[in-house]
Amino acid sequence: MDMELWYTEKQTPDHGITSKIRRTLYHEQTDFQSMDVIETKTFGRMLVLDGMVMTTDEDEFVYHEMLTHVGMFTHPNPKKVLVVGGGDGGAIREVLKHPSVEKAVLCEIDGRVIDVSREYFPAIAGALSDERVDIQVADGIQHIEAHKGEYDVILVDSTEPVGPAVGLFQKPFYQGIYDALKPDGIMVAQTESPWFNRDLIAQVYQDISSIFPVARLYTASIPTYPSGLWSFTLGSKGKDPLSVDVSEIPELETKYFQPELFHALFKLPRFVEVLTQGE
Ligand code: AAT
Repeated sequence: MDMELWYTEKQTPDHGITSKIRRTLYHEQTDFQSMDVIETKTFGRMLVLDGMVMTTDEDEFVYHEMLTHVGMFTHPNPKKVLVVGGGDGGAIREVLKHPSVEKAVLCEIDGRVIDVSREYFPAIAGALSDERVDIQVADGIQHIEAHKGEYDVILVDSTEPVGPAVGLFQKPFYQGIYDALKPDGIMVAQTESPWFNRDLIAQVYQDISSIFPVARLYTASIPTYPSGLWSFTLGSKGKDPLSVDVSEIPELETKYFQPELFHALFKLPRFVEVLTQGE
């Protein structure tokens, strides 16, 4: 008999996503969260933390490329980069595609996410073995406090604002990032769904605009994340992404990002644009 197994995530109290699965490959309760690896028919392997999809084999490229390359190409010469969270290694893999990078620090609070990603998601986590990578198993908030003026680019690849990630969406953390960046530094944070997290996006945009001279919001399509439309918020101490000359963006091996998309990203759909205008 053909078994019908389905994974359902209740993304809001009233709406969810459901996907047919072949099997559960791994389950663990870590010190910080519950962690599952499941094999879906449509999106390949899926990493689930506390019942929420973090990444899948098939659509991870969108999130990791779009979290990384917009800020990295806005910075004139990113050498030292920090990823907060992101224990699967996908953002680090994209950071290392930039030849200027000398050091990429991963600060992930839950070491078990790193270990399990290495085992079950080698195409995502493989870059963690690169010699330019420095892995710190620690709270991103404390790491930021202890490293003032060190980084060219800081990427916040965090879980939803629950548990240890709550502080990663709050103003003191963004001020800490500002202080941890060099004078022309740039940050990009994943900032959830323009459908389901409107207040959060508006608040984070306001906080980042009040700290950084330049704030920009952009979106990308990520089918396994709530609503399928995702937002990213960029803060810059130096260059405005709108002033980047796209003809100077070198070709990288990417599947979603391309130089011609760069400026179009900041032309937001109106229902998203209002979130930058103090709704
Ligand atoms: N690369 C896509 C996967 C993630 S995972 C986000 C990671 O952030 C998790 O491994 C979690 O353990 C880590 N994390 C949470 N809080 C902290 C903290 N305070 N310091 C350091 N790391 C932390 C992101 C998914 C994006 C959204 C999914 N809808």
